[in-house]
Amino acid sequence: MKLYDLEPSGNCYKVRLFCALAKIPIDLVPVDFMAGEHKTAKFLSMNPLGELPILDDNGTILRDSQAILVYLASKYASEAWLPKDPAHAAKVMQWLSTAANEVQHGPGDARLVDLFGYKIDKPTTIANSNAILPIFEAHLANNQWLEMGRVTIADIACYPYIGLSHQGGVSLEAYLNIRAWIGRIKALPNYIAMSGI
Ligand SMILES: N[C@@H](CCC(=O)N[C@@H](CS)C(=O)NCC(=O)O)C(=O)O
Repeated sequence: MKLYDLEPSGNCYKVRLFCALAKIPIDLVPVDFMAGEHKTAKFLSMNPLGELPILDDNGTILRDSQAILVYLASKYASEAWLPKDPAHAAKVMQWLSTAANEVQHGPGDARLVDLFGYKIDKPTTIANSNAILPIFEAHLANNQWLEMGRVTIADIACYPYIGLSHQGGVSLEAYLNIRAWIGRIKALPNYIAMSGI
């Protein structure tokens, strides 16, 4: 199973981290992002959005880190990571959507501006961060993990761009519960880091 990968990408890191934690063997295929390899015909045939990560599991080609987490958890990991019960599964999915939307467009995009020079309106990314981080903080005041009282793919999807907030000038200083949650994730068996986190 191949993961077309970019080391500094939090979206790629979600997948690398989950595979490490769930002990799913994966071959990392580094993509020359700076040269635009992800926009070549070969890559656009796998993901017309021209984005990474892309998973190739013996011909099953998937884009979007959240979708990839769902696939890997359902196919190769214990049900603990993604419950089958509809209400519990949907609770986890809520956070996957939050990862792709509010977290991406808050601390994720703030980092894209500061670290990689993306032309995204920085004040909007800060406002978005200031809107979503208190919601995590309040939720984590009463919960050790985002759902189920244990680590699930909800935590793995939301963690990278929150953990990398400082790289976009978003401080987690005031968010004690978020920082404690980050500490719990880092303490998981088989945890792997990425640069900056
Ligand atoms: N929703 C997608 C977003 C993927 C995404 O935006 N990937 C970035 C790297 S982190 C990318 O490839 N961007 C293309 C570009 O900037 O050219 C996911 O969660 O995987």
